[in-house]
Amino acid sequence: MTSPFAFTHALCRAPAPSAVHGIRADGGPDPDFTGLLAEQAAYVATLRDLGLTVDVLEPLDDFPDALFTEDVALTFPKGAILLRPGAPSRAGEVAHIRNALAARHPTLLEMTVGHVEGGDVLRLADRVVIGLSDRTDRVGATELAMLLERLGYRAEIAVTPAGVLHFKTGCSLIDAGTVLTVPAMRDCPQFAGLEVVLTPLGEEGAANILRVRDTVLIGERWLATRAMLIARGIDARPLATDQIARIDAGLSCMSLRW
Ligand code: CIR
Repeated sequence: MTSPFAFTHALCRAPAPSAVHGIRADGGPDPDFTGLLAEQAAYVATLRDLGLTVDVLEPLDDFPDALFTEDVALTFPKGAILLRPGAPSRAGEVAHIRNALAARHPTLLEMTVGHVEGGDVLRLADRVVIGLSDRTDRVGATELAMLLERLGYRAEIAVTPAGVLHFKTGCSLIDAGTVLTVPAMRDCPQFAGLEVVLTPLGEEGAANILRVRDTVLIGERWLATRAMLIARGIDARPLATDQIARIDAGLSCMSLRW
């Protein structure tokens, strides 16, 4: 498998005004729409600055969470796979991204049973990990593993701890051999062979970093985690995530990358 970070393209979606009603587990306050727009715009600008071609799709007011394009598909250099989100309010997003993916990928596969959201899929250098969660079930994960095999990728099924929205809410790669994880996921068997780095105390929310080429994007309020990354020689770039965090999202959620 090629580097899991050597992206050249990303596909995002502009937030619709309804995004302030996006799903959140804790029933907390709505995000501020202007702030959401600003966070998404800075994110897109950063990906472009890192050299990616970024297309931004039209907002979808009927789907408050549709700006989180990561959850409805998987994208690889060899092709893309349409997923089946487990959140009922998000299922309809898939139809709205189909044409955009078909136009950009030589092969477009599609799940037909069960549920998987892309936030539960962690791409490693040599395999893909699919985490079971409240949004991703075993039926869906098993079918997805078969579809991934058709694209030439080996998949393993893992378990996301209760209370963690998506597998990647709790872990992300710092580099091809190193995973940043919340303490609750430190013993995940799929991390065998990787160096496991824990989020500092009180910074569990920092685990959803996003590595793009040689840079790691990190939420700007996670100062201890950023200092740790910098100490490891990583080019860590802070981005504001306060508004998207109100609807349970982090940095990987806002794009599909390949
Ligand atoms: C949701 O609950 O579906 C959205 N409010 C947040 C999605 C976050 N996506 C991700 O972690 N990949």
